[in-house]
Amino acid sequence: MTARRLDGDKIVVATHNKGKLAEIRDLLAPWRIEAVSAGELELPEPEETGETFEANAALKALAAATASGLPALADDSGLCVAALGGQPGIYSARWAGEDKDFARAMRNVEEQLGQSGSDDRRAHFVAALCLAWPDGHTETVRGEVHGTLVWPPRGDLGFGYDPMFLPEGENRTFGEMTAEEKHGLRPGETGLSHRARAFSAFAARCL
Ligand code: ITT
Repeated sequence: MTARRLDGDKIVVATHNKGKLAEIRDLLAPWRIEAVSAGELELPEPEETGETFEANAALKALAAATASGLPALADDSGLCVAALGGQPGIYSARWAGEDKDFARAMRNVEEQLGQSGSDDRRAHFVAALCLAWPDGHTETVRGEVHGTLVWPPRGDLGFGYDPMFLPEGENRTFGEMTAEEKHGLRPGETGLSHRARAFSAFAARCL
């Protein structure tokens, strides 16, 4: 089946996470698409009851598209740690608690790794992006970036778990990279991060 393309020039970015919003705005910028956020429109945050990144991305995108009457792009993402059976995965935001304390979430990952007795420090980030239209149609893509976890965390750029994630083939964590290095897309290139990779697939399909 052929994918549906975006025909207008305005979408809602269905996230309340400022770090993600900044990255998605950077990724959308070359496409000259006006992006209003769910936060700016004061849309309610739906409960993330899905069991996969894709299901949660679709649920958030559909809720925002229905409430706003505009196409809505949602991102559901997280860090999957090999030795922890893929945790925190879809629960990555919840590991930071109500107060969104990612220093604590990273410490928790490191402690669980210690308790696992494994010396396997491999992990990957996943991002599912879903564009939903008010009529209920959805297009969903996924991007991943693989790497290892470092301790202590390094760098204060990016957001979330970035300071403990060292992408394969790099010697700096995402927390030590500029936005351009983490997710920038140069013409003809696919960015490094899971979100940039998902966005490349999304652009090819829908833009
Ligand atoms: P929305 O649902 O409103 O978009 P959220 O923060 O709750 O915001 P998720 O449920 O998708 O979003 O949780 C994803 C979590 O995974 C996020 O809070 C980060 O902690 C982590 N994460 C995702 N992408 C990341 C990235 O690029 N760098 C670091 N951490 C990331």
